Amino acid sequence: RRENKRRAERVDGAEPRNKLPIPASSLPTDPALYSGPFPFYRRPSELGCFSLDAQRQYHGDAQALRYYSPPPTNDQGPNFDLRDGYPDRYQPRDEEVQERLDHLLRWLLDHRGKLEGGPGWLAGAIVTWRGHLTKLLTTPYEQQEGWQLAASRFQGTLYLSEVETPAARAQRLARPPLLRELMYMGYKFEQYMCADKPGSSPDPSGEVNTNVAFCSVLRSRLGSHRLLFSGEVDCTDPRAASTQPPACYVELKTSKEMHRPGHWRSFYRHKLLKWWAQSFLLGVPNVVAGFRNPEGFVCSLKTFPTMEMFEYVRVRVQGCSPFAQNTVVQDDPRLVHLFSWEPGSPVTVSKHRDAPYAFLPMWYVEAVTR
Ligand code: 0WD
Ligand code: CA
Repeated sequence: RRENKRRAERVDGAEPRNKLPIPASSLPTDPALYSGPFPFYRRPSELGCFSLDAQRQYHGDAQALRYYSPPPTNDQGPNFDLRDGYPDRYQPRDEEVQERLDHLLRWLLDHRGKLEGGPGWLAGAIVTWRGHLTKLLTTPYEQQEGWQLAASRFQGTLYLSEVETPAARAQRLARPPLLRELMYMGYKFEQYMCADKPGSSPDPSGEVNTNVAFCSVLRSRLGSHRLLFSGEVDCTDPRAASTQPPACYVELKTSKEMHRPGHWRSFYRHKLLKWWAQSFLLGVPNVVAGFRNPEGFVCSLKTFPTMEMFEYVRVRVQGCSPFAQNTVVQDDPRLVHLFSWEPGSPVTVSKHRDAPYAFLPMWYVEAVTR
């Protein structure tokens, strides 16, 4: 029924076709801050969604969507114990499983015949995860972690799928216990803030299972690049001014409590940029942060409107650089151009055929070729 309601909403309301430029008033005026103007980014519109269940199985509906349910504001404020349930009520996703674009391709297979703009639209698009676009967009600011992106062109469409770098893999396998707990705490916060049904209350007594995910699928355009991408959405606000996704979505984050101006400066410079890019790309209007104290309790919340964050982050963009579009010319699902980047270095590219880099699954290639 939820799925029907969502579909009805999309049919009733006119699709938001209006453009969403960065408000000129919120741009810092010093031109030296930018290497170029921010490219046009079309307001993203939702094409559909899918869910992954507790066993990480795909469902072509909104069953995993949760409802924003913050604590009443007349209270003394929240007192969320983010460490509660760790590790006994925690089912973390198996990170050894490389899903690549599989779930998104499953969605695309079911919907490619019904895309607005017809089959020609998809042939000129980039298909990827939102998280990969976030990394591209924030590359000029990233000082710690490099990335690798595998790119294949197939029937015109450019598919981009992240490859875990050897350094990232080593870090993941050696992840310190405190960091594991910190990751849990981020998910625990979601459990305190979300209800399973509109109007009901959160139930923090259950398990935290990070296999469960609700993903929105959207189209947009960055500069001249058509985009079809998917991103995981934390919850929808039943009381949002607009009931139309993605304008009703809310992104939840946790961060350390801040006590000195230096904390805020560092927060703006490093964290807010990533928060902004992630939510901006998907069209999520608000990010709600829970600030945790050293004991792991969230005692205060703050809402950051995505469009206002832009005032604090200074965005230069090379993320729209056409490197992949111009380099990956040959149309071949078994051919991969691997783009690699490390902080302080330029992007490099190497060519590979088949395993281990080819990522378009046989079931997808065959179904689309047929
Ligand atoms: O296998 C991989 N290497 C990756 C898988 C890397 C990045 C994402 N994913 C999967 C996620 O599990 C999810 O199903 O892709 C889907 C959505 O990706 P996205 O929205 O494009 O990713 P991103 O914007 O980086 O992250 C959104 C949320 C995160 O929220 P926070 O507030 O922490 O930014 O997706 C979750 C996380 O809740 N998430 C993941 N969950 C499990 N495993 C992962 C991951 N590797 N990455 C992000
Ligand atoms: Ca989140």
